[in-house]
Amino acid sequence: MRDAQPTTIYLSDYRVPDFLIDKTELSFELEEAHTTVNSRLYLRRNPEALDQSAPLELHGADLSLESIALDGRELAADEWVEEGELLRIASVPDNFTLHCVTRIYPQSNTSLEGLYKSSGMFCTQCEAEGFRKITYYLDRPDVMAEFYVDIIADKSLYPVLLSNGNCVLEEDLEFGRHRTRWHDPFPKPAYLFALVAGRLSRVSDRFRTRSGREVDLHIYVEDKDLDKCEHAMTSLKNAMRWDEDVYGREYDLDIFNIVAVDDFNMGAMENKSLNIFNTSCVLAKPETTTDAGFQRVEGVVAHEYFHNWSGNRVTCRDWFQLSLKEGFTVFRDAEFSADMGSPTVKRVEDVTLLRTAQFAEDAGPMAHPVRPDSFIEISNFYTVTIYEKGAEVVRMIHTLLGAEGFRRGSDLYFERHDGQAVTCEDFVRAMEEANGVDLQQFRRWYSQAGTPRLAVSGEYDEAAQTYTLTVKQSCPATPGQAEKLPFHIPLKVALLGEAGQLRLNLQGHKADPDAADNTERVLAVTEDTQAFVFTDIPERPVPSLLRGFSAPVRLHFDYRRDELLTLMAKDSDGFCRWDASQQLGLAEILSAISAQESGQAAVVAEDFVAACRSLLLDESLDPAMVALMLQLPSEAYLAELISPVDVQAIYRAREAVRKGLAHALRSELEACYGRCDVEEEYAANAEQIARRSLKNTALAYLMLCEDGEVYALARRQFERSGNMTDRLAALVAIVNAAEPYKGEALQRFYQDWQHEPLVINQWFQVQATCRLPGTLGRVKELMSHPAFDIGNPNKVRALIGAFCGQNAVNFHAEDGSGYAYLADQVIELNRRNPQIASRLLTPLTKWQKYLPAAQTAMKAELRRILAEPELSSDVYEVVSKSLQGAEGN
Ligand code: B3K
Ligand code: ZN
Repeated sequence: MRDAQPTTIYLSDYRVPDFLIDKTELSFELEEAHTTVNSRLYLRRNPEALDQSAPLELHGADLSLESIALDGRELAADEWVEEGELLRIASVPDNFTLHCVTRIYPQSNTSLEGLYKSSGMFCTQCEAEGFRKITYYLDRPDVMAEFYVDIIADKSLYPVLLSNGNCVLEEDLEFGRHRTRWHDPFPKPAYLFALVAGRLSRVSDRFRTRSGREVDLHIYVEDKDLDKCEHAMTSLKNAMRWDEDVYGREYDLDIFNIVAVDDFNMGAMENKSLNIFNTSCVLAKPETTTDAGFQRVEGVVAHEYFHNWSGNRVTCRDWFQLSLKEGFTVFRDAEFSADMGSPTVKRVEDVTLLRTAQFAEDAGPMAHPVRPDSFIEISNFYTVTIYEKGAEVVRMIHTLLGAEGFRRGSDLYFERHDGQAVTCEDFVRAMEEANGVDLQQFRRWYSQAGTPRLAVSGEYDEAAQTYTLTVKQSCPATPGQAEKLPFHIPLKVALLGEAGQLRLNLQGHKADPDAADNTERVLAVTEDTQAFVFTDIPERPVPSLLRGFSAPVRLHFDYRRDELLTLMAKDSDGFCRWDASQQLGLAEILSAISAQESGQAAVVAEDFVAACRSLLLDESLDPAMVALMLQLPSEAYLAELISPVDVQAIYRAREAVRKGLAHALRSELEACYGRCDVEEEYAANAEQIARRSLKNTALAYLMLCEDGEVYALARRQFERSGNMTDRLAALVAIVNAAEPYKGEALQRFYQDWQHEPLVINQWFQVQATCRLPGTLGRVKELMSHPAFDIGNPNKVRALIGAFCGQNAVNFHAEDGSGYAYLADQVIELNRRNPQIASRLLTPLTKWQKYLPAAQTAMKAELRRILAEPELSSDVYEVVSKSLQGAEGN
């Protein structure tokens, strides 16, 4: 294993590097048994280093060293020593070249980190610390070098040879081999290095930047996938234009390549000018890809492209600063997607992810600040906190400064730090200095973990015509942080009166200059308890709070039912409207749980049914919003709100409410389905996506009526749809119903799509997420299906990940079988692919939330994993941290 004795690394131990690398020359000889890497590093002592006589220490992992020479002289065996992941040379001059020849084995690299093979092609993944699996190096992001790369390989097997930057040489060699040479003029850290070699076809296009530079765009895929690149190409061009328009950022090289690979640990990677993508995040066509798939391609293509500035031109000083590039880039891609489609729908989707996965992480054993203080394995810190909460922190800065102020700040940040490796602090300082504001207290968002709670109450004084909002903030303890100081929370509010939003005069404050009509305002919540008094309020208002989800907090306000119904029907803020529907849905589910406990049948309240009915009948509403508002809070979100979590009771209650709604609204649902079921040529635009989303929400409800008529509807949709969104929605409906047709449907689907791995992954996922009993048995059978491959992360996620992470009612089966199954898979994957193993573990780590019997069973499985010999540092960190605080540990 890579790290037999995992050690903790602390941000407070950061030191500048002792050496710098000005130039890196690499030559790769790719062969079938192994690859030989020649590296020539032009090193010099860092004048800023504390110890000017420090030894040279290079990172290296799983390398076999063939030779090492300093300034042309081969080093004797006693002149260097290798200890763990470090190769140390005690005595070196101030300026020198180091020439290393290493042999590596990409063919047997199953970790998918470093250089490896995927479907016959060579590819790399170096972030965060994978470059050290390629050659000895200063594998840290604050060491930036200019790269020259030679790739030599058999020309018939690997006709395409790619690396970063510009291709400066192509030549044929003897014995059917060929060579390309690449030069990247922008100094970069090793984590942005990439190499690809394979038999690939490409789709090409051009983009003219606003200053007139012509950029060649290429998407490299297997020949069979050439018909699935158009959407990614359009998304790339849209992203390039958007970054010019919104941030004034232009692309900086003459070529931009995207390569699609099948075996990839995550979505994609922003290597300079050579982005490598998981096929699932680049390939799309209507027959094989759902609307969500199209949107994911658009978002990920944009995200990786945006990294060219937020990540590559300005990079991170160390990995504790990961959110500097990830949080900012997620914020950028979210704004882009909002501009390309429906802003409110995008916001609701992002908030949903944050309030389920991120809030859960923040409340669990792996909770960490947006800028962590320590880690054992950096791969474990590519988390929803770093990405999604990090993006919320950037969004709050945007809210506080306004669009123009934020742009001033980002301009200063990019100009001041171009070509540098910097910190979150540098980002905040640029925002402050460009705007003359003080964000001192705001910085706590970077250093304090945990989700703040806001308890808000409102009081109307009719005689004084004032309305007072009292806001109390608190933040629960998280590992290593018992006490928290108050955050600076931007709380966006409005007050709803009978005839619309009221004008806001906040006692002691001027009118908000950014608010066009002065009916919305951002309150600066900075103290433990604070009162905001609005004057000249002529009637008792309904407060609309946390508009647009202006801060990543849990907000509580004791709304009356009629107030929630008002917000749901009338609020001008889409997020608040939707959130009111969720609060009403939650109340229904809670009352269904109580009814079940006392042995009664759940009854859905008439006013809630009526509210849902008017949503279904109102054709003026955005169908996507109607679909979102009709969906009850998910089981995952309910598990964040109810404690302790009784998975089975929550599932039964939620189903009972859904069924109640389906029966009460059957005719409206049918009418709505009919209205949305239009025949048209597929387009992945907001309008069509909205319509399909409402249609399929209606279908899912109608299925709960459980009769031949609705089953026929699903069957017809399954058999007739030409697009994957509708076909898959029908399949999900059929598979989750007591429908005799399901075996046939699954078989037909498989037969139709067995040649398309990404579609077969969806087929695995539909079965893995089936709520009916017996699913675990089916999942186990599918693991022996010829289309399953435990070495492919997409398949692991589609089957094992989906069962354990998205099928609570089966994963948490009372006999503990789901937990044992997950532990078995983690143990199996621990050696093969530690990153995937560690990520799969997440559902087991949240044991504290569940009923005592479930806790005991989950902890037993965690202990079984911990007892395994040769645990990877990835799995070790997650298991050991999640058992901390458990009895017997
Ligand atoms: N930066 C990469 C993630 C790398 C993950 C390494 N374990 C993709 C992205 O966020 O754009
Ligand atoms: Zn990223």
